[in-house]
Amino acid sequence: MERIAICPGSFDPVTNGHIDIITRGARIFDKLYVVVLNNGSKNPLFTAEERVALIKEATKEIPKVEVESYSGLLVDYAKKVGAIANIRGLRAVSDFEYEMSITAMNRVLDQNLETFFIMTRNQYSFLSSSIVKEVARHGADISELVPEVVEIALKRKYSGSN
Ligand code: COD
Repeated sequence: MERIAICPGSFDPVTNGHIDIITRGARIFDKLYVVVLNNGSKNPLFTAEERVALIKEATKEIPKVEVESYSGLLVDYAKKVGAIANIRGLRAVSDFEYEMSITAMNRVLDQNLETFFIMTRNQYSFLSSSIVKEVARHGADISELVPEVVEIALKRKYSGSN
């Protein structure tokens, strides 16, 4: 039986921290679906289609990875693709409370989906999509923080040429 996992997020936009979690998650499972979902408390800069396209380009060399978006509940998407596991990344203690609450809610909604946490690499422990957008908006060099395709897309967004 294929062991399928999902790696859900807002990915607005995908960073090297996300790519690291996706790469490491894909090594453990037979297939990893990276899914762009809607986080009700965030107002995205990129459309879902743009985010999917950026992740697809940035993960094209990683085997076993599929990328798509979904507009419903995480647990329903997991059922749809036959996933047994939900992969999340953890940075600092500050992530923990939020992750605890969404994991608990997902468990209420689906008792069979197991959530796994992958600890960030040291060099990405401070990295978030919000920080990247903040510094990119002011023209800072973000080439070490995001895939090249994301760097280009952010430059376009903030120069107003898109
Ligand atoms: N290093 C390691 N991990 C990282 C890093 C980094 N530098 N940066 C981010 N991550 C991890 C995050 O901890 C997270 O696990 C994952 O990468 C994605 O991060 P984000 O910020 O892009 O995504 P979130 O946290 O906004 O995603 C939230 C969801 C969209 C998954 C959630 O809102 C959701 O499930 N929405 C669908 C509706 C639903 O089912 N709701 C019920 C559950 S509350």
